[in-house]
Amino acid sequence: MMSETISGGHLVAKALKAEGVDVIYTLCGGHIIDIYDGCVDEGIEVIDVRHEQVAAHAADGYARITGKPGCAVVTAGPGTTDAVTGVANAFRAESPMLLIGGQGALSQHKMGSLQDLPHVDMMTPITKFAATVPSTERVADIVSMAFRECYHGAPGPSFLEIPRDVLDAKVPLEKARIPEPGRYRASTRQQGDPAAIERLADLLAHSEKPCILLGSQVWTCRATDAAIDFVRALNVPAYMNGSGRGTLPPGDPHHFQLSRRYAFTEADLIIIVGTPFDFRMGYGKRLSPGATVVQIDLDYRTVGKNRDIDLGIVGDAGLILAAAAQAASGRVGDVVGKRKAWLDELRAVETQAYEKRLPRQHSDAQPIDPYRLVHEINEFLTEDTIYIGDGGDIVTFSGQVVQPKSPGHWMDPGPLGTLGVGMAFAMAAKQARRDKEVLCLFGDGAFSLTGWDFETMVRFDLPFIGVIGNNSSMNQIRYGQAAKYGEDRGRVGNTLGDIRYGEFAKLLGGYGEEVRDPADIRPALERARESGKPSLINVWVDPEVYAPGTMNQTMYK
Ligand SMILES: Cc1ncc(C[n+]2csc(CCOP(=O)(O)OP(=O)(O)O)c2C)c(N)n1
Ligand SMILES: [Mg+2]
Repeated sequence: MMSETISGGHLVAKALKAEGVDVIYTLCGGHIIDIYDGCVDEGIEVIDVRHEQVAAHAADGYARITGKPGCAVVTAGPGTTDAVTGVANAFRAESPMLLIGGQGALSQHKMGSLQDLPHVDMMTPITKFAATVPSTERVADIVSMAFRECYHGAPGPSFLEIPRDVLDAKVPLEKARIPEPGRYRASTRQQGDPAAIERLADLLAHSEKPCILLGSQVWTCRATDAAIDFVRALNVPAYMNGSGRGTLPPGDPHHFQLSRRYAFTEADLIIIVGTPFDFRMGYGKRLSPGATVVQIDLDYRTVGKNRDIDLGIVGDAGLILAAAAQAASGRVGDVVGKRKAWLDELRAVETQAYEKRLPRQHSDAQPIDPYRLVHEINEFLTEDTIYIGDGGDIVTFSGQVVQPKSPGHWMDPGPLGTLGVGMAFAMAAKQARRDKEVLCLFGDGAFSLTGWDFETMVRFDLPFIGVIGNNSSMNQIRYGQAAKYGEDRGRVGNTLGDIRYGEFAKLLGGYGEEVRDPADIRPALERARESGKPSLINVWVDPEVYAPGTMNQTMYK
């Protein structure tokens, strides 16, 4: 009797299914078609995009939205090199995704086959794991190994290349190792050292002016509830960054944003959760030298990096915050009373900063003040709108003003600062959460990097509200050039055409509008919402004004 056989591509699909992956993002190539055939059998959706960078960013976005790893499948050579940026972005953003690249057949190894490149060497520095699949029998085994590696410490991407003959060959089913769902990797939730948690509880009991920064890992660990319980029970003002934004809703008594620098200067206890001391944190230099600093992170290598700390705890943000709140509960006394003056002080700083900016947010100026645009967007967001920022200066404005109304509803590239993530994140967010509204704010420069994938949004019926803050420039860079070389030499390499992106949207089958009057922003956004189509509202903003963050050039300090 003939035994049943299975091909490499079908084994890939089985391993993806075992991991709960229900969609792959891809751009086709002869090296990878057997994976598609496997996906058909396993019921995995195949979303084919227009550029591999988008496929990789979409896999990153899918991971962020769903809590499952994302997967992109690209062909050998240029397919894989095109995806490098997406993998790199996921690497810096600690996003678990698997990129599978094609490769020439092993039988033609080093012979100069079509699109042969040293993919594994190229990917090794920007992944947690990169390998060649050596035999068809091992395909599913190595795919599940790659997923396991994504979750070691803080999560991140893995890469596999599968030679064409390995992918296409059929092997007897009983010879293939196929790890079973739920049985090939451990829980990712790691409790912190109990002695360190006791110390944190003591610090909390004695602090008069504590504050906490809830970083991206709060969302990665799905620690929202634990974080909220922590700040409420211990009456600690909270700041949020990256994917941690939205952990507390705006208006919550413990939600703070604009007083962060003040808090970091005045606090006696600063708890940093799930975000590194990188450039976004001034490498830790902006924390008061007199404060007690506690750092909690999934990655042992992040804790204490760039700045000395008083207490480091490695593990899952949710388990650690819950344990610390529990341990502190008996010893903090009247924390609400004790810290009232501190919270009031911060609220006053917050209110002052907000009121100072308000006239700009309400500005009727034409061309439109970017503050007005981001203000209108902030007012327009609902609890079910996932907000994505993809651009330079315009997104810097939005970082100050736009506040997501729910946890997990904020997406930015992360510390790689990659322009071009927006369309891919919108694609992944809408595909994974059809029940959500997706709004992406693009700079015109950022949009033009990956904007053709608007067509993919149309083809897959993925409605979203795209807003372009159009200043016909790469303005964030232009500012630095003009400041350094003078206005007359400041216009080199940063000028874009006056493109009517609303028309572009219509050309590709979506909804589009041009907006020049600030009073038209809101109605245009509403019409985009009602259109039920992928949309682009092209808002012409003033190219002569810049966000404070751009003018301070904080990203380089
Ligand atoms: C892939 C990539 N290339 C280049 C840059 C450098 N960069 C940072 S901001 C910026 C300008 C972006 O222009 P736009 O999206 O129009 O936003 P604006 O600053 O004009 O608001 C550039 C080119 C980058 N961050 N990412
Ligand atoms: Mg621009």
